[in-house]
Amino acid sequence: MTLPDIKDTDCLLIIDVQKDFCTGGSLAVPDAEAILPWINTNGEHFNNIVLTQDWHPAGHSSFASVHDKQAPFDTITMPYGDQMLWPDHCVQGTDGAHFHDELKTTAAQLVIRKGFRTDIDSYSAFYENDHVTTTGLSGYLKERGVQRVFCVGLALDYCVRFSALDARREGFETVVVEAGCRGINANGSNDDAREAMQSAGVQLL
Ligand code: VGL
Ligand code: ZN
Repeated sequence: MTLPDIKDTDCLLIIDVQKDFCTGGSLAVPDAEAILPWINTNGEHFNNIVLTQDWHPAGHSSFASVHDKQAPFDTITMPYGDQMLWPDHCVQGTDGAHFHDELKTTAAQLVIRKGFRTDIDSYSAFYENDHVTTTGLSGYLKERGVQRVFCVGLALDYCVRFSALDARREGFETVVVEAGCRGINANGSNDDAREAMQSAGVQLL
C-alpha cells in the first residue's frame, strides 16, 4: 500500500493500539498485531502523530459485568442512545490498558484518553458517544494547522469508524488506511463500517 505524499498539515491518528485489544487481551480484535508493521514503518513519515487510549474507570457503564442479566455484546439503551456492552477492558492503570509493547510511541505529541467518565462511553477520538461532549482533539488539530487526518488502529468497526466519521464532520480530509486497522467484525460490522465511512466522504485506502 503506497501512501499519498505526506505533508506538514497531515496527522496520523493511531487509535487504541492497547494490549486488551490484542491477542491475549480481554477484548481481543482478530489479527490485531498485523497492523503494527504498517503503523511503525509509516509513522516515520508524519510530523504530527496523536495516539488515543481507551481509559475506563473500573465498573464503567459499558462493561456487561456491571449490568444485571447482560452479557458482552448485548445492546442496552443509555440516556444518549444504544450502547453495546463489552467485557471489562482498558481499565485505568491496568496492564491491559497499556499500549502494545511493540507500538512505536516516542514520536507522538499527544495522547488523548477517552471513556474516562463512568456513565458514558467514547468510541470516537473527537466526541463521546452522546456526540456532544468533546475531547478537545478537533481544536488541538485545528490550532496546529492540521488539514488531513489519517486514521489507523483498533477497532475498525468501532473506534476507528467513529473517529473517522467525526474527523470528517469536523471538516478534516479523512483517510482510513485499512492495512493499519483490524475490526471486531461481530455480525458483519466491518462492512457496515466501510459503507458508513465511504458515504460520509471518508477515503478508504
Ligand atoms: C473499542 C469497544 C469498546 C475500540 C473501545 O477501541 O474500538 N471498542 N471500547
Ligand atoms: Zn472501551
